[in-house]
Amino acid sequence: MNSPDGQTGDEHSDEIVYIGIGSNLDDPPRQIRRAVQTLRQLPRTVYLDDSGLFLSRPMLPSGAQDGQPHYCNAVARLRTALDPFELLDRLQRIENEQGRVRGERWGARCIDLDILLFGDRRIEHERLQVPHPGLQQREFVLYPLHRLAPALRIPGRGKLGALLQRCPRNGIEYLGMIEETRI
Ligand code: A4P
Ligand code: MG
Repeated sequence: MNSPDGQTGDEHSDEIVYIGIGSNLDDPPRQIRRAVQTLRQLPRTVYLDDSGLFLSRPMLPSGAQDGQPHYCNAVARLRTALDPFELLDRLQRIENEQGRVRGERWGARCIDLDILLFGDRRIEHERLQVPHPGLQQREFVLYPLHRLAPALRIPGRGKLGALLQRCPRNGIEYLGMIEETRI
């Protein structure tokens, strides 16, 4: 595999990963375009494709007051020779560079990058849980993922199509391609 930085990866260690991208502050489509541009430049990684942009209602902690803006969400598919913790470090660096301020849990944010799936691995570590916890209840993860990879199986949780059928749409809307969509 040739990556954008010119290095040749070890094909046997390459994994397909799915990254959940979310934003509900400071021009979300622009934040997501910027994050995608940076993901395209990750070392030892090829950006394969993405779901396009979706508009979703904010999921809030139970009991929290409504009032957050709607989110833009997308899922990107990459092939990488980075290990999961190297990838997590890179994603957190992108969040920091885009000015993410970590406040309350599930608070509004200009960019959030989550590792949804890393090949068929299951990881239970204090810094990293894969598949991403709660994925099966989140329409803003399942609907974009299904657009990208309808036949996917989620390790430990079954077929994506079956999970999607049990997850109400909650008003989620497809907006268009990431590069072309303004709101
Ligand atoms: N971490 C553990 N596993 C992972 C993983 N698979 N990928 C750890 C990325 N990070 C992972 O994350 C907190 C810690 O989770 C990190 O330090 C990392 O080591 P964070 O991004 O700093 O905090 P957070 O995002 O506020 O917390 P959390 O629990 O990850 O929230 P979520 O699950 O990301 O949900 N509503 C809509 N409509 N759309 C959204 O995208 N997002 C959230 C945040 C809430 N409501 C939303 C949306
Ligand atoms: Mg997060």
